[in-house]
Amino acid sequence: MKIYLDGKYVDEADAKVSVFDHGLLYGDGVFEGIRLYNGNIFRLEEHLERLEYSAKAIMLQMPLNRKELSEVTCETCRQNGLKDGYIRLVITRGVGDLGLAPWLCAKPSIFVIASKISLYPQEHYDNGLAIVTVPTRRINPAALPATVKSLNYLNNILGKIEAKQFGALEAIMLNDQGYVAECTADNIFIVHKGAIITPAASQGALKGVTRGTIFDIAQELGLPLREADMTRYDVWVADECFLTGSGAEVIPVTKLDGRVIGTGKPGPITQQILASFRRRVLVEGTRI
Ligand code: PXG
Repeated sequence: MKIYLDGKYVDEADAKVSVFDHGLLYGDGVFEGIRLYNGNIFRLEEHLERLEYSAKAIMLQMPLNRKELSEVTCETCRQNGLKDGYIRLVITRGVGDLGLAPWLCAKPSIFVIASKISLYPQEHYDNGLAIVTVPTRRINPAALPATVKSLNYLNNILGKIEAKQFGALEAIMLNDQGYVAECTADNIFIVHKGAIITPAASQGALKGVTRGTIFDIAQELGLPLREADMTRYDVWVADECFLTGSGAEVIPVTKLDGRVIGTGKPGPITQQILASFRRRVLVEGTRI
């Protein structure tokens, strides 16, 4: 496997970063997780824009401009002969000393990995996923905005560990007011009386690229969609529930904390959305 690392395409074995890199020492950096479908990098521009905003939010100078980033991302896929897969684009603060001070890091480091991702098992797309609510709360956006896709994922990882301990593959994380924010690596949507509802970014949700695609699909299908405060009660009484993410794509949820959602089967609107999503991933984005 070839990895793009700071200007070169190197073998996986040579793709190494320093133990003094602040991405490792402090989680000081930003990243993107992007999907490649039949030679099409799905919504690459949207991912690169989010990456630029994440970098700006943490005052990290982007080492490459948009066009250069797009080119190295495509080239990493080409170098690996990849047509379908998962791309991880990472920018770290770079090598510094053992103090926090990011201004002592000489220059940011950038790498691109183009590989595979394992999705949730197919049976959950067919029958729905059973999720739980975990005790770990989402970090208050005033402390660290969820809109910043930073290398600090411990909050989500604690949620993921708790989900596993409760026997679930994904979990709802509430914000510190008790409202539903999102899941550990996915955004959440419910369908109620024909309307699609998702928590706003201000409630602690990442502005997911897949989430944004659902907004466009809802418009295409003529379905009302709104961002609103969401409680667990809203999920309990919803007709349908689904999660979205670059890894998960669109996956139905049929149980929360052992309670059955809707009919207990993937709902018709979820399936309609999934069908539109499947068409879009092949055409919306950048050909490698
Ligand atoms: N919320 C969080 C906290 C995420 O990490 C999403 C929502 C969905 O955003 P996108 O832009 O992907 O629709 C994410 C994305 C992984 C993996 O390695 C994680 C994500 C995406 C792809 C792979 O588990 N998280």
